[in-house]
Amino acid sequence: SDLAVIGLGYVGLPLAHEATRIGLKVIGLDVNTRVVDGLAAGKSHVDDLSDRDVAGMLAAGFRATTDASLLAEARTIVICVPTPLSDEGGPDLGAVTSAAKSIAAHLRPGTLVVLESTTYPGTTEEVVRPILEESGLVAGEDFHLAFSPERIDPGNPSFGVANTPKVVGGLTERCGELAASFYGKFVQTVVQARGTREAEMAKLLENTYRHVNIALVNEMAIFCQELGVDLWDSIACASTKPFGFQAFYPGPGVGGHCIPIDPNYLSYKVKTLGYPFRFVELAQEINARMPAYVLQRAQELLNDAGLALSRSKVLLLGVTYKADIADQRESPARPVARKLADKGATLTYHDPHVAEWTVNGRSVPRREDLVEALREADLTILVTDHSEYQADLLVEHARLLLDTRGVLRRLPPSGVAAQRTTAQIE
Ligand code: SAJ
Repeated sequence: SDLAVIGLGYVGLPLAHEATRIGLKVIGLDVNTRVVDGLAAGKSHVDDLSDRDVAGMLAAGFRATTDASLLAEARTIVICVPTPLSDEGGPDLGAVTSAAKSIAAHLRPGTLVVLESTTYPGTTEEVVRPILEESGLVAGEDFHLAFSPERIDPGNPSFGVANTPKVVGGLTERCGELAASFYGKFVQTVVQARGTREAEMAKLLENTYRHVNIALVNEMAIFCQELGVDLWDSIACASTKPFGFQAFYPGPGVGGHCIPIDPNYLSYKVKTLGYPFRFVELAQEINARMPAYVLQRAQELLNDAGLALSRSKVLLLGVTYKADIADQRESPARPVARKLADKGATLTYHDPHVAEWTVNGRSVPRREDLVEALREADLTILVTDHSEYQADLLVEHARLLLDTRGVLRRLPPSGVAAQRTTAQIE
């Protein structure tokens, strides 16, 4: 086969799909038999791919398997396994090392191996390379080795594998060129980094940059409330600067399996070298403080209306980590709900993507009818701005609304927002 993809999740499967689409012979390897059987049955378990996409892959010869011996046939092998946060605060490289061991057992001369999993700089050369060389083959000579960060943005309708520029960094110049020409077959723009460490660092820089800048506006949101400044408006104004400013928006916290996680890999690594990484520590602290701020704003809103949180019905809108996807990892909704429940609020939730939801081990009643739920709640807190939660609908039916995502900010200034007791997390 032209390509073997190890790890068929939200990174590996779209990669396999794109390579298959342009005619490459692709094998998918995963340890999870449910994943493999589901794919064999033409079912997609990834938001960004439909069952039709998977059927198309199968028709074009894609095969999913748990049998690592098939790696022996692959000219290129790409590792797309998860690197969750370990207890020590760095990446848990268990899946990466076991994938590398599987490869080493079947590695043939001339094969290109690429690591895509997000990790600290040095992993490709200090961790993966030695395991692969247990095969007796020498990296950079008998086989080729590179790192190429994944840039999948789950649920993003405009950017996919083919049109998101791909950074590649080779162990040697030759490795880099081979990796660049491999990806160049199905990715429009390929960028060569100086080496594997630069490519590993590029990914962490991208996501730490996001993490820190979200924390910046989150911290500003808290004092803007006191200053009487509509921060959302200031962000819209600052966004008119055509160069050098990128808008980030305050929210109830930072979720997902990348932005709150990836910067830890960097601070973990540099800490072992004796360096603090204060930007990340500060960003983590500020972002983690946002659920408490949401609670404070909720209490203020209810008190202004003469209600006590402990005797109020609070509706949470949207419990996933970002709009219009089903993923709940690190979603701030749960810390927000925990704090409200601890204060005695009666919680219900609405989320078209989440069929059941538990907080502090107790199931939170799910509301089906949005308008009815809005009308019955003493306070509605919009935590995740799913497309269904249109501003005019919220303003018309919600009795009290705490909009933590600035959905109402998208109303024209003359919008109905002015007519109702609404409050933003500024
Ligand atoms: N968030 C804010 N304010 C913002 C932007 C995001 O509060 O201005 C929150 C979101 O609500 C969410 C979290 O931060 O809870 C992460 O948001 P995200 O848009 O970064 O979502 P991810 O983690 O799914 O995707 C990111 C990718 N996002 C974009 O580039 C838009 C990208 O950084 C990576 O491709 C991906 O993580 C990854 O795999 O690293």
